[in-house]
Amino acid sequence: MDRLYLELLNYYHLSEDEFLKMSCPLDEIHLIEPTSIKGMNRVKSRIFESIKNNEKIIIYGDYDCDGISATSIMYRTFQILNYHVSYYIPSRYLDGYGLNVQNVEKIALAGYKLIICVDNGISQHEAIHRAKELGIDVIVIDHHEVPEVRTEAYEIIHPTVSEISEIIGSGGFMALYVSAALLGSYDDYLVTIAGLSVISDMMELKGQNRDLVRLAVNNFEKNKYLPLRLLAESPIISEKSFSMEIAPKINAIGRLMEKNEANLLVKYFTTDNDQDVYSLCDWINRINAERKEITRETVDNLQEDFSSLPGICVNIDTKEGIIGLIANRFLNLYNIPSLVFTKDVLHPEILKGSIRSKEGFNVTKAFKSLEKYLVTGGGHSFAGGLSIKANDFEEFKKEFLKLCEQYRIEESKHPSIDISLSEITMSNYELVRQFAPFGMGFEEPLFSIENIPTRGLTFISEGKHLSTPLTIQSKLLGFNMSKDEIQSASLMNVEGHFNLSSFKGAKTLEFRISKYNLHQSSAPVR
Ligand SMILES: [Mn+2]
Repeated sequence: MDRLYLELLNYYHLSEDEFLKMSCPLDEIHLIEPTSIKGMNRVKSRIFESIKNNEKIIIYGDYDCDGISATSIMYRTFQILNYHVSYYIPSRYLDGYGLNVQNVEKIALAGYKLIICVDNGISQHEAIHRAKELGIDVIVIDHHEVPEVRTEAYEIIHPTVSEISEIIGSGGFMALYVSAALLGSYDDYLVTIAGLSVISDMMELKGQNRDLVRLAVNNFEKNKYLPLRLLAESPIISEKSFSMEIAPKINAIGRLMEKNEANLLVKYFTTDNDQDVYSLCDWINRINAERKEITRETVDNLQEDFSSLPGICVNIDTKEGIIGLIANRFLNLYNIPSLVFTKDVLHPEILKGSIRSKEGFNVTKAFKSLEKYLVTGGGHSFAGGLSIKANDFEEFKKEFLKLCEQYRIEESKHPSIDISLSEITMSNYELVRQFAPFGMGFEEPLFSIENIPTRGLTFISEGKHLSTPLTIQSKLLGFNMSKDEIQSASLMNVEGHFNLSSFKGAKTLEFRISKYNLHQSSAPVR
């Protein structure tokens, strides 16, 4: 038995049987029969009744990649059924997240009889109540936490409500189940879009989610799917095409655009006019470049020196849609809990904030301690969103920094698999890929290589980055690893990942170094 294969099973705590089951041939994957999901038959009947009675239907989505995917999946489904419906992606800046009373009233005036909420709705009680008063039924297709108070929605399609443990979901995946119930089968293109939604919303890759992503990657490899193909940068298609290349670009629109521009993204995913797809793609790329530029500039322009602080808490003049990205950039630069506030456009007396952290500083717990300042707040262990009164900022900042002092980020030691330079081979890369897709709850395996002699290493960009060919097909790669520093020691230990890159059709296997340390003797320094 291959050593690395056994190491990988061990790394993921899998028995061989479990591994064989989760990496079964694609044609043995079965997405759940959608009508077995609680509420689905009622949803199906209500929608077909609407079609029969020629009622006006509107799909109400969300501005992030999951919400856009979910809306596109539903809209495309009606296109296939040959029934015209409308859709609306709210503006982060003008409407805020989720169905609201004002928009329900506009929808009623326009004569709609059915609202289908996707990737929102489970907590929008007031709006759904208003819809009911106005004689409109609301179907909720959502995956956000179910509140204690039950909604007055006509029916809910939701992972928790379904009571099927295999269903983890995303907004897009829940919409896909409804689509399959209406169409009588799963549409390959819509499966692919749903896969994108699961990855972009960072949902756990287990149960049906893992199966879906495997199918999605395979469909994407085999089909042209112009809107996806144009946004992917590398010709090597994997789950990374979704997470690193496509999703950030789709998300950029909702983050930056203040009006209703995100609606064009649904058109992008559902139009049959290639010319429109090409020109929308140019626009998406342009806004995404702007998003990167603004994020970088905002961070670079801050004069404050954070290097001696236990945490970052700043109030800056920027767009609400990118404060999370800025906080993330701070976290990566300084490795301390980072909280970025900006003024709420609709309520200038309120500051909206976004926080990013790591092991050691728990966001949920921090929010509990800071409860008396929070106007709103929610999140997970290492990321969250909140709002406070602008007047409270200085006091809040003091308290927040105290917490950062008390709970420092710990450099958690991730398990890694020891290999040697000679094991960086295409066949080992393929072995690792058999465990893919990687993502939430099932991260890419981390490898370590010890005691690499620094003498033979080569560098590029005037000695700024390490790039050493190992064979014609493989190389060792380390960004911001300067020649002077590395060659000041005789040996180096590294941690990193395998990555396949493609340049002008030629494929190169890279070992990308994510962490390193230098030492003089062969005693392991770790
Ligand atoms: Mn979502």
